[in-house]
Amino acid sequence: MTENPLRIILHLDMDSFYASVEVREDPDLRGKPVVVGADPKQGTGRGVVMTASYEARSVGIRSAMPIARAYHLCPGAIFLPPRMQLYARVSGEIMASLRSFGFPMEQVSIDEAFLDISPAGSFDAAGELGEEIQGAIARDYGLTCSIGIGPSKVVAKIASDYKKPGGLTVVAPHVVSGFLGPLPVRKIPGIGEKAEVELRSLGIRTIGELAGAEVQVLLARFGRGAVGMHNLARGVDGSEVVERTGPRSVSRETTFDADTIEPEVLAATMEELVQDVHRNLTGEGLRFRTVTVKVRYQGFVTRTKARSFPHHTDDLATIRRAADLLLRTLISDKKIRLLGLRLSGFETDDSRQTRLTV
Ligand code: TTP
Ligand code: MG
Repeated sequence: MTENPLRIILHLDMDSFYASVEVREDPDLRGKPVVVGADPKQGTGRGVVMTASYEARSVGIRSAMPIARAYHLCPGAIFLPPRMQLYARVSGEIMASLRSFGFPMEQVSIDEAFLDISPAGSFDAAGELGEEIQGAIARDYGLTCSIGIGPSKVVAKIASDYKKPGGLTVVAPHVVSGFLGPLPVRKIPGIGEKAEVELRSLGIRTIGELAGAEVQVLLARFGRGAVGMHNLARGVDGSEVVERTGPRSVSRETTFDADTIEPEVLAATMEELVQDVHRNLTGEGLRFRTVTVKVRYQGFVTRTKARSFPHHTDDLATIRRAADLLLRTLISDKKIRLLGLRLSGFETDDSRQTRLTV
């Protein structure tokens, strides 16, 4: 098999997206620690941080951290409730602007996208294009983004995260292994905490060590996912930039005012989530295949359980049955802090969903 030597992929990710939009809307916030998420209620709030400005990150505040912890780290920070419609509108404008550059494009989330910029012809020209895109977004939308450019999607994605905020990292083919090698395995998309711990038990901490590991050893530990993981560690990722419209998943979650194990409270809350995601699903004209339930217990340990159906559907009763069944397997004697429900595996993007499973 011959590899196309001119494959050049660009990954763009907006910097502290929701917080940056808030700062743009209210210039008085510039330079200050800004946290978007749940109400901290003077340190007693129970939700989580959605994102934080880089000033807030400098004191340790991070996405998904309990909002009360963020408050204790920086009581003087500006805490704002999310304005999802505003962020969705700004995202739509930025994505349209990116599309206007004329390259095949794949939006992956509200604030990130891949572009196949192979026609740029060289990595030098690709770097200049990256600067041009950053300039256009700053000029037209008053926002900064980070860009990574590489010979594959995985390298581009890791590169965009390398120098945030405002970074531009170009990784030409001959420097891929030198670039990836020293980075921790967690930088590979799909490698989470569990896989990281497993890999550490094999003495593997860096991407370079993973790339150099025996596939047989990885296969014994990880099964089928091992080959994909090993390839990604070597920067090998043949997946194409696929034009995709619409979301990849629809989800809702609720943090309880007080941790609970009451079956009636859990059932009623799950029913609200079921109704909510179903409304969203049918509103978007989507049909799903996978239902995932998330439970966060007292103490913040979080578990998810998923079930996939052989056919796509948008049936409310199917969601309800699957959600109830999955929830039952997650209930123990531990009190529950948060319940979440997600639908995914929509008709148009099945191949991607399965590919991402490491
Ligand atoms: P990210 O791109 O992961 O984060 P970010 O843009 O805030 O910061 P950066 O890329 O500079 O590291 O996510 C994009 C948006 O998605 C983020 O602004 C808020 C939202 N989000 C959540 O609501 N919860 C989360 O746990 C994460 C990670 C993001
Ligand atoms: Mg971002």
